[in-house]
Amino acid sequence: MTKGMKFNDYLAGATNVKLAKLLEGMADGCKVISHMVNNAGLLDVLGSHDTTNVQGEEVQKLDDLTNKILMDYLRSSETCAGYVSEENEHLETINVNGTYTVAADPLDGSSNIEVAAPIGTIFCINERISLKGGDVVEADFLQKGKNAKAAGYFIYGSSTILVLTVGKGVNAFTLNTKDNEFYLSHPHIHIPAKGKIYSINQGNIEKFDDGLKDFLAHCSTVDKESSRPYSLRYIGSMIGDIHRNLLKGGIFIYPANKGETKGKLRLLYECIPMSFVTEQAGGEATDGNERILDLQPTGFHERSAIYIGSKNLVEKVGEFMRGSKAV
Ligand code: P6P
Repeated sequence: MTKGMKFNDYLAGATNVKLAKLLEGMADGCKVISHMVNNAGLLDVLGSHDTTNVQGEEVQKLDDLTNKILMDYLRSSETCAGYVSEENEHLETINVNGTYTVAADPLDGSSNIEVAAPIGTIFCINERISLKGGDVVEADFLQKGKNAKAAGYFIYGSSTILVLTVGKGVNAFTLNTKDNEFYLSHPHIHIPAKGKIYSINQGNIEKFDDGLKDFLAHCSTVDKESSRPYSLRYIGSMIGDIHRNLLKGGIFIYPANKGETKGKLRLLYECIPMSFVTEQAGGEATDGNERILDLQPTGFHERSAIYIGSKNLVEKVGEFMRGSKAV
């Protein structure tokens, strides 16, 4: 694999033709989404529908549009059996003869659309358990992350980048706006083992466990030998915060807290795919106690706490959290 390689040539070399076809469909759909996001202010797609999704969150016009686009392109790939998304309360059968299921957040961070902050499409691909020829069932989606076949995200930022793992490391492909094709720009991504950036909504600190408060104090303590204080960076868009940390090192934390007892982010189509990518890049991801990829999902929209990023920081926050439990 050489830098500059076309994504379609990367797919052409894949041994799993059906998975390659699915990924091609996703990439084609996200090219359309990228164009829409980059021109949002001119296309009358900003703002909300005055409706709320299953999460009780206001549905942005673009949330709805991107969800529909993704489903259309997955349908045309003919290899997608079913689809679960943040925007759909229930599962959708896409093609009864399909092999794979897709769990997606069609547009993560959508509240940032108005301010042109990085947003993105997150996806996790599993092989269906139910028999081909029939509708998909819950069990086709409620699988542990360690069994996923592929995962990744499309980040719509200063450039549009597909970050992908099929379980053999992480590669990233940047969209060339001239020919509207993805090209390999970041082969074999490895997250720096020692991060110096922490990413959390510090405004909620009074709702956090004491151990987490102690970790945050540790991050902001002056100690030249260990390169502290670390830098606090928080975009308010998970995909933007995690992507930065993947390349530069760091930890992103959305904890369970007094106001959100299971955290805020969804296990199936946010935490698991981002954890699969991060682990494949040499990082770690837990819910504060367990490895995210070992968790058994019990519902499409269940939430989970997440501590994800460079090994040194995920392990350090775990020490502080266990320490507080020991008290
Ligand atoms: P808070 C965006 O709405 C999102 O789902 C994630 O992308 C982001 O990390 C998080 O919520 C931000 O939540 O509570 O800090 O505004």
